[in-house]
Amino acid sequence: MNARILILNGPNLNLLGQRQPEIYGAETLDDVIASCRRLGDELDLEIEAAQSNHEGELVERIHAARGTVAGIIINPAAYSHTSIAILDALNAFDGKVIEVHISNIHKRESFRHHSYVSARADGIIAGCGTEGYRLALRRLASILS
Ligand code: CA2
Repeated sequence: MNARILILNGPNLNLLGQRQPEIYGAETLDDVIASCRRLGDELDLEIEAAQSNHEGELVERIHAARGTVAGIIINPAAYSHTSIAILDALNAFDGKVIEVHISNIHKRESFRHHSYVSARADGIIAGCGTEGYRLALRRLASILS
């Protein structure tokens, strides 16, 4: 059976491709997920995707992944820099976790330089644009095989 992967996106990422293309690129979130599904077919990974603007919903989605999903690709967006709740939820998840940031958070304002989620992540991709999601999927395919 194909391993299942959850791609989880945090607040405002539903606006991807609609504003600030100079920072976040031209692909919409739907484009990103569709391309990950195509890549998932090649890599024998089954893709689930969710986006929420609410911290508690992201926590619930991570809880629901326990025991059902082999790996999570998460872009917690602004909650990266604030949310111990998301870190705690990921710490209760047994599978692999790759953290993705579309922009290079280390080249931006200092408040973006620290991510709570990084303490749990098995890998971190930042500054590779929306391609970072596909890179994360390839990394998961490699470490889950
Ligand atoms: O670089 C990333 O992926 C971020 O996680 C994106 C977050 C930001 O708070 C993090 O510091 C870095 C912001 C997501 C907002 O997404 C938008 C996309 C298009 C238009 C407006 C916002």
